[in-house]
Amino acid sequence: MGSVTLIIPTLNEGKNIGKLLDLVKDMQVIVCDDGSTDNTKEVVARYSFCTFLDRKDAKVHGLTASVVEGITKATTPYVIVMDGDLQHPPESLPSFVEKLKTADVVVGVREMVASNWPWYRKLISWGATTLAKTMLRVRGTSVQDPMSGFFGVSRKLFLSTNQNKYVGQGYKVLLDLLKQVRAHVTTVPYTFGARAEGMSKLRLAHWLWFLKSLIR
Ligand SMILES: Nc1nc2c(ncn2[C@@H]2O[C@H](COP(=O)(O)OP(=O)(O)O)[C@@H](O)[C@H]2O)c(=O)[nH]1
Ligand SMILES: [Mg+2]
Repeated sequence: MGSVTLIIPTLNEGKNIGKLLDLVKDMQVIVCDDGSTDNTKEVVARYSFCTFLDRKDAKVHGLTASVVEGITKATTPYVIVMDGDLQHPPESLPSFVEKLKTADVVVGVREMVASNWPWYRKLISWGATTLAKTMLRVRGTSVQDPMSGFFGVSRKLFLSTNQNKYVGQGYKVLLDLLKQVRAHVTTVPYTFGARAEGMSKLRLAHWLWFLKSLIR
């Protein structure tokens, strides 16, 4: 698995990140942290295979900006992006690695949803996914879940995209990538779990940044 770097954006995931890193095997990891005020940094320091990208003084804070910087700093041919709250199962990582050998982009698709999202979050997510899929279809790309935060990509393809098209404060890195390329996309089905500890950092503003992703 030496060809892949795992990119994990974090904001106060001290209670989750250790449990996640305990389950990661044979992979370099970059934790892209946006100035956590808990013990995320201290926990990550215990793992020798893991680099802590400290973005506390970054100009733009956000999940997308963090992931973009992490991928840029990686040195392997492939990267896999996953959340740090255990909603994305580490057991799926070998399937991503295998599929990256033959696809440009591998998208984790929520086959079963075991999350504890309230009904309005499910409704907004469904509406946003429908909008994003329609926008991509118009551009010639058909993807089951372009809103997924769990995906793998070849670094070469990622670096060929226009960095100005990524909405740094937003959450939708994959959408910002797919709107720019005609890629060979394949999928890995997985069960979307409940956040292990703590609260979602998603706010209303993130949906506005999502709309910006659609038009930028
Ligand atoms: N670096 C960085 N990570 C973030 C930010 N917001 C959320 N995250 C991380 O991104 C992942 C997904 O965020 P989360 O709040 O769980 O979103 P949700 O699963 O869509 O509710 C988690 O690992 C968070 O810690 C941010 O502004 N910067
Ligand atoms: Mg989450």
